Amino acid sequence: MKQAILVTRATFPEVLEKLRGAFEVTDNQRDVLWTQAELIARLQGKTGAVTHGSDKIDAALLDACPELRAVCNVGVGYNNIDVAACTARGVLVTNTPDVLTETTADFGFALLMATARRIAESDRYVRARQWDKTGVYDMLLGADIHGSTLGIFGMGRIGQAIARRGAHGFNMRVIYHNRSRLSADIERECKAGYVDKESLFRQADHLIVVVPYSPSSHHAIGGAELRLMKNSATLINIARGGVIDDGALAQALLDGTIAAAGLDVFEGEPNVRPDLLDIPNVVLTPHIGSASIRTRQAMALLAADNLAAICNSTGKPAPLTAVNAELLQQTE
Ligand code: 8YV
Repeated sequence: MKQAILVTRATFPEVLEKLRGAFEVTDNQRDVLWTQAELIARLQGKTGAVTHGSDKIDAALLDACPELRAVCNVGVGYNNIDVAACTARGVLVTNTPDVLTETTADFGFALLMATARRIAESDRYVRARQWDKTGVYDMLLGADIHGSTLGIFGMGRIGQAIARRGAHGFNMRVIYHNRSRLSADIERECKAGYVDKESLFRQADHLIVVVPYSPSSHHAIGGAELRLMKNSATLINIARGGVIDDGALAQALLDGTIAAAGLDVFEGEPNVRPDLLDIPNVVLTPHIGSASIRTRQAMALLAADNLAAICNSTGKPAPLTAVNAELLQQTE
């Protein structure tokens, strides 16, 4: 008999078909945002789940779903999952690294350029039928990208891919801060120099945040850090809501502490602070960093393959990208 699994958000037909070949699938093709109680109700009796950043997988949910063996998250970040609670209950967790690196780096750059060159504001100006009424020659002036200093906060795979774009494509001086310094070889290849956190904030003309969310990165950027930045600086968040204190950021945009921000992720998303919605010099996107067709397909397929490798394995489970790989060693 096929095992029962849950796919929590809408997915590609070919991924669903593949899953249906191997499992009894409950899906959510209408992409309804379930409450926590609805998620738990649908997960009960399932041995596996393809989850997404919007699903909170915590100890209470795991206790209510004792059959669960695999949580296969579509996303490289997994701060929505209490991994320790999963490990304690023998539940394997997987994520989708690598397949989204270049697409997310492209997006980080797109958001940086849209923000620094005021593309969203310019679009609103044209749509408001203002162009033939007021001159724009000395309006909508932005900040240069080429030749400026690009700061990267969090230098994992995506941070490194952004550094390469900045250094090699736009002739930028690239500086970064990370928990640990990268090897000299990687620094050379990315043309990126390590600086302490304060210098990063002080020196960057454009600062991109790509650090994973954890309790230790909560509000890593608040009023104090924003005040270190140049008044002309651009701040981009493609990491997670909560790494930046959005309230402090809204204030910094209103009082001119920094020039502009581009935000793909928000504290409490999908709800966005109402004051941010009214500030012109902020570009807002709905968490679409990895959202190219090819990459989202690759992410969904990787999650499906991980699920099959855990739930359908006859011998030892062999997920491709396990987060709590220590569970695999325990069963050796
Ligand atoms: C996902 C992301 O789209 O990979 C991540 O960590 O934030 C995005 O690529 C998001 O997690 C939705 O599941």
